[in-house]
Amino acid sequence: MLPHLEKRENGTALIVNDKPFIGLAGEIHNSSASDPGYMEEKVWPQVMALNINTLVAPVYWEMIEPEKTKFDFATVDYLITAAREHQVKLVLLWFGLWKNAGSTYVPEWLKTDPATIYSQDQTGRHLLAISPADHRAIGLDATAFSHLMAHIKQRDETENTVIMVQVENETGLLNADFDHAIDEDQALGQPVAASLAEDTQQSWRAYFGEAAKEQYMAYLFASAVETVAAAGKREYPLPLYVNAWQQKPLDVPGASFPGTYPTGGPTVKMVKTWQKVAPSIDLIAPDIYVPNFTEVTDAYFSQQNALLVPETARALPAVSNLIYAIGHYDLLLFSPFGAEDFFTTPAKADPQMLKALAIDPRAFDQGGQAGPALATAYRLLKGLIPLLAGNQDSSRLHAFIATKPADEGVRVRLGNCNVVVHFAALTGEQAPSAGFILELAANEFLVFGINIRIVLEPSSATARPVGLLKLEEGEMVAGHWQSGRILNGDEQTVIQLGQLPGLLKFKTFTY
Ligand code: N0T
Repeated sequence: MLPHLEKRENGTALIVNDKPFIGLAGEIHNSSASDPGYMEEKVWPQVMALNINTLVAPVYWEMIEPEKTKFDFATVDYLITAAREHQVKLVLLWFGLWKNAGSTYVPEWLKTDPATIYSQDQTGRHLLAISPADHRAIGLDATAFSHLMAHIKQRDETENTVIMVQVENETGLLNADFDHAIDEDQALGQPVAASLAEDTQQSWRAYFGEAAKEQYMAYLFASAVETVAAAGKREYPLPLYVNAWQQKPLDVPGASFPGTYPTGGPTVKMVKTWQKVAPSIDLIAPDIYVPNFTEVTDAYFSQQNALLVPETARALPAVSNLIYAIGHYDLLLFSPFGAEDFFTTPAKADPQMLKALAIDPRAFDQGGQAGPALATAYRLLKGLIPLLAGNQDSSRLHAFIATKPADEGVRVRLGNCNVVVHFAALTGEQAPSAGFILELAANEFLVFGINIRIVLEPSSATARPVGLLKLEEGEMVAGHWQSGRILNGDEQTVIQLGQLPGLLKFKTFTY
């Protein structure tokens, strides 16, 4: 069976080669996949050291269709072959009409075609972004994308190295809150699209009020993406998703209004519109560079019962966020951006980005520990996938994360006792405390986490004391626990996971 999504009661599973799968991934820099030599030398050794099971890599329209209707899939074929050699899966990103709210990856022949319609800001100045009302350009993108999907099918249908495809990249319009290539009064005065509101003759303005411009832009971008996605899906029906550049959280200083983030893109507020207008898109995914990670993931999960994080900052907090998200949601894929730089450049968030988001760099700048921490997390999580994938909603799994420095911990009720999880990150320079506990059998547990300390407590004031029957280091290999040190004596006084993610198994008893 092709990779596909399976709806569950409390989530969604991604089925790959007939088994639930979680993408422990990394996304490479934008230009890396244009050169196989560069990939061999600079990218693969670095990303494989992270213990990824999935690589997220772009496909560029300008490279696959350098001349109109003349296709060249060499870069795609290279990625598929190299991924197989490295025994990882691939998620491909279609850098087509829009990439970060711009049209930079559009082939020359279309960029320079006088018939191409560029978006305009309020003063009528052209933006380097093709208008989502340019139906001819959208049709050409759909044709190119359908060729790509047909090619992937021909190369990969029997192996399923490619498991998902992202359609465009961070769509929406920047530096304008409406595309003035379109007559605003005429557009917003017409009845709202039937796909968004049936049985109404109300205009966009009357129906959406203040939000009319953004809703209209979302409708245009989602319609365009639907045309492209549907054309690709007809050739090869892999799961398709879109990613979203987030609106800056309102409690950080500096304005956040449509156009300071790509307006019309699938942000939290526009998810419903995108779902209605773009049914060929299976998932809507947040790129999370903002500090309120769990707020964003909650907002996406609650609206679609599924979550993937295709981009996030290359910094220590990402590791804590991964651990929490994998224990709390049916997480399908997690993929920090700039994966080939985890070990080469100290993990710091991009200063430009922090400036644009008006975030204090100290909140992100976590030194160079992010590489080893992510690599350790991925190594240990790989073995846990058979236990976790598709089961993350289960009542046997308890996840926690410190979301503010003042968070001290949580208390979890487990079998015959209570467990007090102390959040033990000592300074803001360390990864925020996070973890999850998985109940394996009666009074037998796995704990996976970073910067936490666990204390057992009797289940009530009158209950018998509770102790550790056994505490082991180790890992899951092919579905079986492989024990390392047995911790007793001095090493057993606390259950503790430090600055690198760790996995422990413990058994409790009352005496
Ligand atoms: C991301 C990445 C890549 C002014 C940025 C993040 C990737 C794209 N965009 O390194 O370009 O292809 O999807 C946007 C983050 C918003 C912060 C404001 C920046």
